[in-house]
Amino acid sequence: MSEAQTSFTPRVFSGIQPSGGLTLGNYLGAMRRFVQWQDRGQQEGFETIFCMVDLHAITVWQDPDALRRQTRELAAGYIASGLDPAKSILFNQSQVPEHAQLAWIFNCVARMGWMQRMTQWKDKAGKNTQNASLGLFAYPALMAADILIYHATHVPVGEDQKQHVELTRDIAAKFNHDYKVDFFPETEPVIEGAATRVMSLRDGSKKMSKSDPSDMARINMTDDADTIANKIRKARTDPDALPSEAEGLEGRAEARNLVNIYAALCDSDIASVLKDVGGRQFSEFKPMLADLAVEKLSPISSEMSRLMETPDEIDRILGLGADRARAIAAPILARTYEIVGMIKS
Ligand code: AQP
Repeated sequence: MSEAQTSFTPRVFSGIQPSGGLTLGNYLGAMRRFVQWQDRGQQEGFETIFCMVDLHAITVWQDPDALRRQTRELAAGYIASGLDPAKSILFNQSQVPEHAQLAWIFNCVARMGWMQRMTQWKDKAGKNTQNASLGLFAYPALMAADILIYHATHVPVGEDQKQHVELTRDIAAKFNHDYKVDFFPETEPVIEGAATRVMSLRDGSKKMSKSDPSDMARINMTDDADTIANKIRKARTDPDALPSEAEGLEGRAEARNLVNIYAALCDSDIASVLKDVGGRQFSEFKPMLADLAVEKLSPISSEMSRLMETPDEIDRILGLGADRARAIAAPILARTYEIVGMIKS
């Protein structure tokens, strides 16, 4: 594990928003890596904490019934992908009020200018910033609270979340500086592996996203084999054959994306994949990719469906996870309040 601040015990935290169905991007960029961290945590003796960040999801409109279903589906996705509630702490954010309580403190530490610079804010608020929710603007302060309420030192995320984890470091540093303490760690974003940025199947310059209006732009973890094959068949590409070396993908964003997905799914890298498939046309490569995707994703989606048949069991697991999370979060919040000068009678 790389060193953040040596005085802090290593602890891993990350989360995913239940803001829609899980995508292949979430799986490759986040969830699959969470499982690797869980296994490493078991071997090396550090805690791993994974959250369904429902408070983040409502920074844009969510239908309440859909939010409940998506939160349970995300929990099912976590477990079906290999996260084990006996090994990692799994819970939904709103059940641990310390996240929102610490976020308020951080709203008072973070600066407006910092938030305005966030690319996710600019992308999601678009031109009509006056109509965006205040929550969307303050999103990174809540994310900092999610991480720092556990004194998490390492946060595995996809490329798009790097800026937010860096802001978390700034908030921790400013808090420590303003209150003359060494209380919050400066957390490391951990961005590694072949698929830290999976792109849309329709536009190689856009991230694959659950909220993309086009369902054809993404592979959902709940898509069946035919749907996956159809989406890959229709994925945008160019007319040229695949190159034999990575340099040949320059300026070919869509081609690069499909090779990247293939490499990530078979735990390889772009160069090795191109050694095997260089020279082939997409008409040949796409079915290979579809078969691989179905082989890897089908067992997860079947397990998700099975778990979704017992929503009470999912709720029970999340409740137990929330109790364990609160046991860590409550003393950290209490100490934060003390540092800030809140009186406790
Ligand atoms: N396309 C992606 N490639 C690699 N990693 C990705 N992640 C998301 N999309 C990709 C990673 O998944 C984790 C959870 O992300 P999130 O759901 O909390 O928020 P997001 O990054 O905003 O994901 P979406 O799918 O784009 O959600 P919406 O559409 O609701 O905004 C993060 O670690 C993220 O990096």
